[in-house]
Parts: sequence; C-alpha cells; structure tokens
Amino acid sequence: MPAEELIGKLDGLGSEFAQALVSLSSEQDIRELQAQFLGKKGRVSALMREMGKLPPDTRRVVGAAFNRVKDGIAGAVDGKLDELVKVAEAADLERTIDVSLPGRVRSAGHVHLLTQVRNEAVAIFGELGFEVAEGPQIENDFNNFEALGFAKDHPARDEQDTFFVDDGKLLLRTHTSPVQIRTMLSQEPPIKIVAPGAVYRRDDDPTHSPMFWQIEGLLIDEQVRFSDLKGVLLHFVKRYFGEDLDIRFRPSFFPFVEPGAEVDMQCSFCTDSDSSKCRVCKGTTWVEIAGAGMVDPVVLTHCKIDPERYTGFAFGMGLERMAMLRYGVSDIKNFYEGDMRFLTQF
Ligand code: FA5
Repeated sequence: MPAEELIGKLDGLGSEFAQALVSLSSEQDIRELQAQFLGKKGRVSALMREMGKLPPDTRRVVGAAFNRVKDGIAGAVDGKLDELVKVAEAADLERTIDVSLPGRVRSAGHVHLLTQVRNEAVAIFGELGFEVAEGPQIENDFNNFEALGFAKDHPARDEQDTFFVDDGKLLLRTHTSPVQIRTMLSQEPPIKIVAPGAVYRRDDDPTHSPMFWQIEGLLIDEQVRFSDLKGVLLHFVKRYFGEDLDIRFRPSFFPFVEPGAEVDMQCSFCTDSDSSKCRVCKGTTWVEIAGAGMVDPVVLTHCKIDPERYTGFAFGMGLERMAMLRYGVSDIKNFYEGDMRFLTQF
C-alpha cells in the first residue's frame, strides 16, 4: 500500500473513531472502542504493520501520521471521560441539593404531660401557701412505714407491696407520705407543704403501674380542723377539674391518720341525662382521687411535735389518676411509653 493511501486510511480511522465516540456514555464502552482501534489487534495497529513494507524514506511521514491519529484518539478518550465525570457530578448535585426545598424544622419538644400535671398541682396548692418539699425515692423502713403507724406485721403493709433494697433495710418508697415524717422531724410547726414525687409498688394493670407519681399534702398548725382539709381539697378540685364539681369523703383506714378518708370527686365525664353508661365512674357519678385524714397524734409524737398543741391534716393523690381523669386516658402505660403520637396531644 502506498504511503498516501496508508495516511488516508489512518485519518479515516481517526474520523471514524471520533464519530463512534460521540454516542457513547459509559467508560466501559469507551475503553472497548479504544481497544478496537488501538489494541494489539486493533484497526490502527493492523495498519501500523503495513508501515514495515514501505520504503524507508516515507516511513517518517507515515510514522508522524500514526502518532497524530493515536494522540488524537487518546485525547478524545480523555476528553470524553472528563465530560462523563462532569455529567455524573452535575446529576449528583441536582439530586442531593435542591435549594428551593423548604427547610426541615426540628420540633422543640415540650414538658411531659405528667410534669405538666405536677407543675399545675404545685401551682394551685401554692396559691394556698403550700411550699414544695422533697424526699428520696429510696427510703428507710422507719420513714416509709414505722413512723406512719405501719408496725412490722401490720396488715396495711400488704396493700403496698414493696420493692426492697439492701436486704430489706431500705426500700423504694411506696408513697410520698414519708416526706411528712422527714418534714416534721426537720421543721417546727406551722408546716404547710406539698411533696410531689415518684413512688413504687408491685402493681401492674391498666390503671396501676409499678412506678407512679403522687403529690402529698401536709398542714400542721394550731387548731387545724377537718373542715380545713375539705376546703383545701375542694379548692383544688374546682381549680383543676372544674368549678361545678363537688367532693365527698368516705371513711377509710390509713394507719397515720385519724379519722381517715378516701376522697371522691364528682365524675366530670358523666352527662346529666345518663351516667349509667359512664366507663370512668361505672355509673356511680363519683371517682376516687385521694386518701386523706387528720394526722394521728401518735405520728406527731413520733416526730416530737406536741399533739396537745398542734393538729394537722394530710392527703395523698395519684398524679397519673388526675391526668387520666382530666384528659380521659384509659391506659396508664401511655404516660411512660414515649409514643410521640400520644405525648404531642398535650
Ligand atoms: C396512699 O398512698 C396514702 N399515702 C395516701 C394518704 C396520704 C392518705 C395522706 C392519708 C393521708 P393510696 O394507696 O390509696 O394511699 O394511694 C393514693 C393514690 O395513689 C390512689 O388514689 C391512686 O390515685 C394512686 N395509686 C395508688 N397505687 C397506684 C398505682 N400502682 N399506679 C398508679 N396510681 C396509683
């Protein structure tokens, strides 16, 4: 083959390569095309072998043409690969950053419903002059039971099935009443406190939990009467549950009060026309909200307070019970499960 023809064919291959390259869009296809032209068995290499047959004086020109075509192909491949990288990057940017999308707002969260109930209860009793007192959740037997009149074998202990710690010397307090003892042992009357806090019992059903919250109230002064207890609790019920609700006392036994009572309030879920179907009060129109009573003189004596001079009342309410009654929550577990669909409603 004469030199001119060889050069013409070489240039033809260069153009053919350039045309074929235009439609390719993957590195693999490009490399394959490159191999078809420049590989050992490629079309350009086949023509190279023809060069050996040429007279020596023409080989230089033909050699230069080979280099031009080879460089042209290599340059076109690099250019095409760069182009593919840029296209891929642009597609990536397009996908991950859309500056026109609205931002995602993180919700700020809010105070848990039970904390709201506690804060509100503390505020209402605060209006009446009660201050907040606190005690530890791990208590000793004396404060939780003994000083409150639950002697070692007293059957009333059975109702507060207890989690013991440290071989029974310490326990998870079963009610907030030990804060009464702590306060009376550390303060002179007049005493006027509320003590909210977590308490523990071996209880577990839709209205009872092994850990729950109570708020205790204690007022010790000269000439405190049962009617004062009634006035305080009535004020609380009207402020927290509704102005038109009444309360009633049913005689009951707690070893640290005498007389003792369960406090009921009128059911706020009953309609006037038909209360028999009410699932909250079971048709009785009353719901229990607290235990209460006049502080037993024996307890005052235990705490070195003169029962001849001072009298007082105490009460204890369940905070979950209050929340359930006010918001119509039927399962106590809702408070602790952390399900945002429940919690964000309040
Ligand atoms: C007491 O705990 C007494 N310390 C209350 C008291 C204080 C009486 C001062 C007299 C003077 P009781 O066991 O009834 O009483 O509990 C009081 C309230 O706690 C109940 O009315 C109920 O609302 C709530 N409660 C009791 N057990 C549970 C439980 N396992 N889960 C949730 N709430 C409970």
